[in-house]
Amino acid sequence: MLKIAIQAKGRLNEQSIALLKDAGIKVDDSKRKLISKAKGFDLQVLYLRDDDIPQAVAAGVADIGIVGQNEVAERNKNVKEVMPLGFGGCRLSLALPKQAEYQGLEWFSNKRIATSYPEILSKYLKEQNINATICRIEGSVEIAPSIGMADAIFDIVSSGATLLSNGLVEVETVMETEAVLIANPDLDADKQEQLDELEFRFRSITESAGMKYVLMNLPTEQLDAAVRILPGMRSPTVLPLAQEGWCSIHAVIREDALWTTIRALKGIGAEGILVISLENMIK
Ligand code: PRT
Ligand code: ZN
Repeated sequence: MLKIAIQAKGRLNEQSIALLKDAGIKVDDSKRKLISKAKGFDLQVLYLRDDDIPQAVAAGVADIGIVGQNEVAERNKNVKEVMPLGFGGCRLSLALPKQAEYQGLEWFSNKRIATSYPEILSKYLKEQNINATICRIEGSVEIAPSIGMADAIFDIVSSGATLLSNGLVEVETVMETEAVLIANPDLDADKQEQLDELEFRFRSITESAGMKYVLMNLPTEQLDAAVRILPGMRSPTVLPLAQEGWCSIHAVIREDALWTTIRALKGIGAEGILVISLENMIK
């Protein structure tokens, strides 16, 4: 039976469970569970701290896992990154007190930088030829400069609100990260087959994210104009309507282009436009 490690609680927990659910796999979401058996797939779920997931997968305690790329990079264990999962997006950045005069990376020479990601930071500083002291702390990194523990911080930034409320400014982005599916590199054939099936399902889910399915009626004479507006997966599906001179068009549109596309389609006479959420897109 394949074993997957997911975060027990925290930012990736709910979305990991939701992704499995969309893939037809029901997982216990009780926050007190350590281990459970999924329904709908031969899968055992281990609920761990995210810091421990790369190690658990490398050691074969779990076969696969869902964790941030930042943890994978920091722990530097022998695991394979199978695919990005499209959630948990953030970045690891260097930030300093807003009153500091920052002109470039040289600023960090001989400074103290507080972080929970010493491995990623020391690799970066080495590459950039900067000699600084890394102060490893586990939580509340953002308060380190104000209590005199460090001159700067290296931490996860998402909206930037935490930096702002602590009087810090982001000066360098070192790494963009999101949740990834990782795997032990030496899975046996049965487990590899199960992983391939999971990857297939996850890809069809992540690829449909941000896409909409659109149906509309259109005067047939405007078909060429509509095809130019609608890029679709290949080209839109066109069906004749009972009413002479009209047809129905179906297409997949990127959500970010939805409203400009609809405006353009209305401009060439489209009517009865329906927009439907896509659950899966199997290529
Ligand atoms: O208990 P456990 O060890 O499992 O969890 P944890 O507390 O170590 O991690 P958790 O749950 O906070 O985050 C899990 C993963 O989510 C991280 O490893 C990242 O890959 C991802 N992620 C995405 C984030 C954020 N966004 C995020 N905003 N992780 C942390 N933050 C924190 C950040 O540390 C900072 O304090 O949010 C704050 C910044 O947010 P903004 O929006 O104010 O910039
Ligand atoms: Zn953690």
